[in-house]
Amino acid sequence: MISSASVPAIKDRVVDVVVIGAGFAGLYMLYRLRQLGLTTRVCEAGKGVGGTWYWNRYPGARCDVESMQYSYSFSEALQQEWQWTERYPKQDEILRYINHVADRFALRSDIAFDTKVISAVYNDDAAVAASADSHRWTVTTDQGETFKAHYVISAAGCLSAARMPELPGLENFKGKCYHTGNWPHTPVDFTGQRVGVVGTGSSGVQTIPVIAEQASELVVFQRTPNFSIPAWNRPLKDEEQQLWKDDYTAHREKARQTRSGILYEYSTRAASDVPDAERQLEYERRWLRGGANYTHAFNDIYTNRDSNDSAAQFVRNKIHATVADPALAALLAPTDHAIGTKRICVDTNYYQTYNQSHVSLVDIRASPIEEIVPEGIRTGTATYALDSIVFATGYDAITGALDRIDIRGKDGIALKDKWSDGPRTYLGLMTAGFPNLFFITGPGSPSILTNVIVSIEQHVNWIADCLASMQEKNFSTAEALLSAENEWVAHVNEVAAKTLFPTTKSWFMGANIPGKPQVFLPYAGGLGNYTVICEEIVAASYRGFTFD
Ligand code: N01
Repeated sequence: MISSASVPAIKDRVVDVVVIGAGFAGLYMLYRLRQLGLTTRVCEAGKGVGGTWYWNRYPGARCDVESMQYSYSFSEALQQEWQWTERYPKQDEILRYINHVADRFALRSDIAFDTKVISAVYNDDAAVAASADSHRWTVTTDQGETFKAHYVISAAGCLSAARMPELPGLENFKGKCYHTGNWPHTPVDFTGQRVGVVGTGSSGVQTIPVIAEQASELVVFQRTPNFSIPAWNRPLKDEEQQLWKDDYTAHREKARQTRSGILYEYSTRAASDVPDAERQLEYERRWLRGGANYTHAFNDIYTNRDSNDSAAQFVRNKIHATVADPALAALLAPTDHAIGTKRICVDTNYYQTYNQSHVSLVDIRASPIEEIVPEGIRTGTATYALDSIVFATGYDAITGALDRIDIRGKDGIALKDKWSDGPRTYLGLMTAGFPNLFFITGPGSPSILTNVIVSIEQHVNWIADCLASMQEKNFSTAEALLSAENEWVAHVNEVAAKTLFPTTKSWFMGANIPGKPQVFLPYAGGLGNYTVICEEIVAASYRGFTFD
């Protein structure tokens, strides 16, 4: 049952933990905290659970990790009982799943819905040193509630701060505007409308073919073309599902050891060692299999420019073979970045959509949008009359949700100020000067380069084990050491520099947000390696952390 009922707000409540967000991360964190006997309040901005999958209801929204892998592994009963229907899960199916989890484990009673955390302040000044508030966080919500918490755990998500571009005249548009990341809860019917879609990342690539089915005219405003691989989505057969379930534990364990937390076919061969004819066969085989598995065709695609270009050229050839108009195909074929260095898209009929006579593409790199006018969008060369505009313009990724909260650590230092030249963390889990503040899939962790649910489970388990160890040893504060943080940040940068990622202006680099420092935000060393590092640090008595 999908329910949005929230518990009554209680003022000035003392709790052990405040968790920010009730998506996949927040729910599993709550589950683990209850096992530790810690009182917890989860604050969730939405009216229901689900995070990304609660907000992203745009037509065509679907996960590009396969259903059998995009789910929790922590409960054998849960993973056995849930039945997926398609190879890639649709947004509403994932939302049903996460609601099922919330009900099955009776999680809702500790969640305050419709509640945004607006500030979290660590109390360490002399005035409160002797009081019960000492070394506690004061967390304030937009409902006027205040919590006194020992720990604050951010489960606020990497792609939750939706971003509208700053375009003059937006407020004057006479039609309707939508952002894919903040979609209305009642279905939008574009039948017979002239619709403009701005943005051709994963969200745009998914929604464009579906909106094209309804709209009388669809105009896509493209700044940068993206590489997209067909999903070949299909119904999931019961036998196929049962095969996974028969061996679920082993599959999950194997996935955790991979670089992306997904059971792709990771090649051990370098494209640079393989004759071109053989490479083409391998690319074709993977193209026909579908999905992001494509970029693992050879093990040097993310590190060797020539190898990358051979994989990219194969996709460009496919685009030219699919799109009838050669000039349009050329516009859709990316040439400005290495394949995979912007998050690869996975689509259903994306390139084919441009063969329809009512669909057109506007190259806003050549002729940028100058303003939104009451009747539509005006570029440097033309005005496009529209009834609706869909902004598929992405997110202030990884740090955006945290930036929107006033977080202050020791000596009143604001997290925003500490991170003004880019986020600095130890393992993506903590940042020095902010005791007892943990991040799930924080900057400097593998997070969005992986199957994020696998990364979430790894982080949540690490944090819960750390809190359990603190309980056992009677410690009340945990903090990352600045020296450990500096070493980790250097390591994150060093690993990224060995890849092609920093060669591209992407949201991985913070490049989509004007003024945002450009640093590689996630950890590119792979989830398997990262997990080993985290475990070694625990085995070495939490090297790089200090406890009190
Ligand atoms: O956002 P994006 P997204 N004027 O930032 C363009 C995950 N996800 O929501 O590249 C004009 O990728 C921008 O152009 P450019 C996934 O991790 C997963 O699509 O900056 N255009 C770009 O084309 C994904 O990577 C799934 O030049 C502007 C687009 O808008 C991440 O979310 C589905 C502009 C933004 O693309 C984000 O994807 C959906 C402006 N002012 C999302 N500003 C699945 O699992 C931006 N753009 C399948």
